[in-house]
Amino acid sequence: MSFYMKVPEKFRWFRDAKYGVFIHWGAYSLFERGEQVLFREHMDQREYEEKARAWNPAKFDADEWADVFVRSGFKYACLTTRHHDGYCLWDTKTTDYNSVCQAPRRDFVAEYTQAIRKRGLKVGLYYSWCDWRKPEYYEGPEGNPQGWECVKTYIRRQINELMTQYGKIDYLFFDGTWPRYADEIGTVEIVEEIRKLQPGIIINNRLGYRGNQEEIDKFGGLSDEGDFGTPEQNVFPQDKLWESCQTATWRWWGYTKNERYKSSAEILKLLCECVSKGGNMILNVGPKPDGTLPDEFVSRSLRIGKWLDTYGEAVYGAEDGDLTEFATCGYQTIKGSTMYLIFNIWNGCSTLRLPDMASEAVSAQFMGSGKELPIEQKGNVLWIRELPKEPQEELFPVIKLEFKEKPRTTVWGAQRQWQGDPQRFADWARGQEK
Ligand code: FHN
Repeated sequence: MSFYMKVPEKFRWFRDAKYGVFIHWGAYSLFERGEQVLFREHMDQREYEEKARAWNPAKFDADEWADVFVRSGFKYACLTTRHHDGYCLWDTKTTDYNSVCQAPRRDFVAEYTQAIRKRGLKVGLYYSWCDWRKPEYYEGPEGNPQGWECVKTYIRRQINELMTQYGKIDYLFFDGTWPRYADEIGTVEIVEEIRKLQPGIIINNRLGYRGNQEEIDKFGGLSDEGDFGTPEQNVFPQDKLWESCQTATWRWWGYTKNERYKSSAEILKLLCECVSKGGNMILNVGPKPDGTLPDEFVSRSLRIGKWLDTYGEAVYGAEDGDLTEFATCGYQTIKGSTMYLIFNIWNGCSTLRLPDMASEAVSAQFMGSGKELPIEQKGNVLWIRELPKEPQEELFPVIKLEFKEKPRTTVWGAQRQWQGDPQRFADWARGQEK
């Protein structure tokens, strides 16, 4: 049984949701040069702080955000409550550097959680362990024992506020542990406390356990910690729940003026790739300084939402379906005895040949139009015929294949190139396959 079916009941919503929205928003948006401008431009902390305290996003409307997210097909959302720059978007008693005490006089986390929950989306929060305004975080327990204890208390109090002041929180994305480790921060105890306060919450793997840097780079944290892996701007399948976090732009997570955006097709391809390999994708938006969503993001996410209205069945709740070499055309997902062929490329050929199909196909039809397509199967090869020269869908057409059982592949299909027993290549080269 794949890891898929071993997922604890309380996390099955996440497994089946497939598609979330990441929101990087804070005082840094004021500078319109990404979420890390304070550090990347080596700014003076006081100078930055003075501007941040005056930041007042008058046009922020959480209901407007939530409406766009629902129409875009997102099933959960995650808002940065405090990024590395230290500015807090909620009513915290740990510092006055927050959106209630400063110019906005608003609790943005409260407005966001209410609007998201009201529309039936799962509520997620992002929290950065590190805070660039806390030198003690970088001096650590050796460099500044007393100061380090104060930072630990600051972190624990802030997490407790987020877990107790805003109702049911479904998802928590920790970030920014470097250079500290879980044993220093007390991550295990903090996570235990979180799970007591929010029993159903799913927590990511950026918890600072001491592990090899290569694994941390690849999986966004240690693949054996937390409830889900977090490959960043990458797609790294793993034998546990995982979610690829992706910017909609070329680079930064926070709003960046004149940033280039990935196209709707590039974003949808990433989502289909993640689902075909057994994971989720969370797509990031950096709202503007005034609190509105960039038009470039809204147009793309609504276009993908429109595609999901028709073809979402091939994504939501679907399992990894990377069965047979459909790679030259697109991605495959599976649901019970159904396989979905999601075409990124429409080559215009009238027949599609699918090798290594060990299960017996029953029917094929275009999703959307429902048009039935003739099929023929000889042994492990399945042909789908009478395909039109032009694609039926501007983005990605989908063919729905029904089988007599949950579709399976052959050994050849399961072992990808550069894997498995080289002898099979030799037998194949001689035309003497068993
Ligand atoms: O440094 C952050 C970055 O600003 C952003 O928040 C991403 C999102 O996953 N996390 C860190 C970089 O890995």
